[in-house]
Amino acid sequence: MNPHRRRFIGQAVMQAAAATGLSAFTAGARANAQGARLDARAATPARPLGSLGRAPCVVVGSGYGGAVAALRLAQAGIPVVMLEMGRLWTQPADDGRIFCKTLSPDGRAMWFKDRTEAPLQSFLGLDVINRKIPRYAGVLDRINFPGISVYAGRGVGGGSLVNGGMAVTPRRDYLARILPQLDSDEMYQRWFPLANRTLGVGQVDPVWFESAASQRYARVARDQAQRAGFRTTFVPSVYDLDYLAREERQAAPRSALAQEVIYGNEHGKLSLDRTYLAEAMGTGRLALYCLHEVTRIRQQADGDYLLDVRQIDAQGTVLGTSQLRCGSVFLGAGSVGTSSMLVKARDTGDLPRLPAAVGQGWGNNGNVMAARANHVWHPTGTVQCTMPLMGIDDWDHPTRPVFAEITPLPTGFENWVSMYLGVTRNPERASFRLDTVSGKVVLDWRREQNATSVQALKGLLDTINRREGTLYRVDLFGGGRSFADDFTYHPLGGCLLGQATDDHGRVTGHRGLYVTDGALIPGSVGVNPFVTITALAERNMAHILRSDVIA
Ligand code: FAE
Repeated sequence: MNPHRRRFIGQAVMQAAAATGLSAFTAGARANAQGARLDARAATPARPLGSLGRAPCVVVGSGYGGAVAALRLAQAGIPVVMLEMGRLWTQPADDGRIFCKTLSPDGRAMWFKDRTEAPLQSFLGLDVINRKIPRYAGVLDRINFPGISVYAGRGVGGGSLVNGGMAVTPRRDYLARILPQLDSDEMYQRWFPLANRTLGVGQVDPVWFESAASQRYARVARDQAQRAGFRTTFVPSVYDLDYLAREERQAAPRSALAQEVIYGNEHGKLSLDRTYLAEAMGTGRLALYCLHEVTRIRQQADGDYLLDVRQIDAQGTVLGTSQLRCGSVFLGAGSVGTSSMLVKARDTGDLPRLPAAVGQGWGNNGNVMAARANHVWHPTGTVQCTMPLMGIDDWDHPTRPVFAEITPLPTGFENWVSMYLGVTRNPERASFRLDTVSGKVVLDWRREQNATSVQALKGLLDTINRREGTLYRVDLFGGGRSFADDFTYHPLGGCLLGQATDDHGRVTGHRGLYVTDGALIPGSVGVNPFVTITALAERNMAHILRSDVIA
């Protein structure tokens, strides 16, 4: 069956499963057998996890790394059990919407919080951004460590549900520098093209960009960057750019043009549940258990792994705990999730032989955010596209390399703001460790470690401000700060390729245990990371499926 058909059937199964609140496993198998689109009635209950007995292979987490692993294993004929702690986000709630509206958030916005925790804290110094919300299994998490907060997606599709869709292939020279063990020719000729194709990455039409009202903010910031002598570049996207053009013409319901992004996009976004995971589901070999969180991982005397899994409902009530025995485990719980799970396993004695390198080498991809106030004769537009399509590429700067994505501030009224998320080359790294008092895994990153990133973005924006005669906005990030240096969207590392694992993600000394997500990447990739995470997972999975026995 061709991938489009498999994907179509997989999407239908996901919808059906969401409608009944059930796992899509049996429905997936049926879809394949019948070769027809399913409706909600066709989704039948999967067996509860506790009754599965032994599974040959489990994938933990359904973000980029997990989705690649699931698809390639399933295509190789291996039945896959996927455990995802978040919800399936394919079915509208009572208000007819899958996700909540950005400006009137409800529980769907955040993962068990009493109040939203958006990166912007205020506007004109007023506390008007964050709202009280009911605790619920919402789509965006903010994991608050003492020195930094890490944003992450929660649900089937992981970060793809909440991210800005910027699909950037890293520079060849920088990738070779951070991961020298990769074969560059193979990465750029085979794995990046495969990742881009399967993710559905699209290129911006420059003619459309010049005329679209929703791109005014990007054109304003681009022109200013160019006047200051900087190079700008279009950024590919996994948002459906034809759909975006229809939104612009008011010919389709608006999503990217209706302020939607960090709490989920109702339309337009090619999130993983519409690409990799839909295709995996279409094979009929994927058993997807959402709202199932892996809390512990151990190894049996015969080499099998034993996972403790907690099942909750969307309100957070624990419905049960079960144990699952399996031959192989692919960890795709994200940089923080995978690293925390393994550090805990090592330091509590569950997997005592895990290497010291587990938990090391974490970085924030040099993330830092800032905004400038434009003159009144440079309005940025009342409708702004939430999917950034333009970046300032100053990565060749000899002392302070920056790739600054031009981000929107879609308030719905004119605000004259130009905002930027800087990806900088910050050499600082941090480690995860088990706090024996709380039993939680903590990250020892200190706020001061982001000083290099602040200086790099400041160098770029100072130049633009000088050229334009403009100033920073100090009313957006709390405390009168002009730089938001206390959070990251791009957690990377913690189980580095070639250090905590071999050169293909096999955890050292543990046959059948693999890392397949952003934890493999050493803290920095120079651009937004999901294309790299996907391509690296593709490369590793191809090798593993050629060489290892998964049974
Ligand atoms: P990730 O996508 O985080 O998936 C991990 C999954 O595992 C999640 O679904 C978790 O719920 C699940 N999980 C965790 N622990 C457990 C457990 N114990 N049991 C079961 N399930 C578990 O991992 N990147 C770009 O390249 N371009 C962008 O434009 C961009 N914008 C972003 C905007 C926002 C607001 C955020 C938060 C991130 C953004 N990123 C962007 C980063 C990107 O989404 C991120 O690098 C990838 O999602 C990481 O992929 P992983 O596979 O590592």
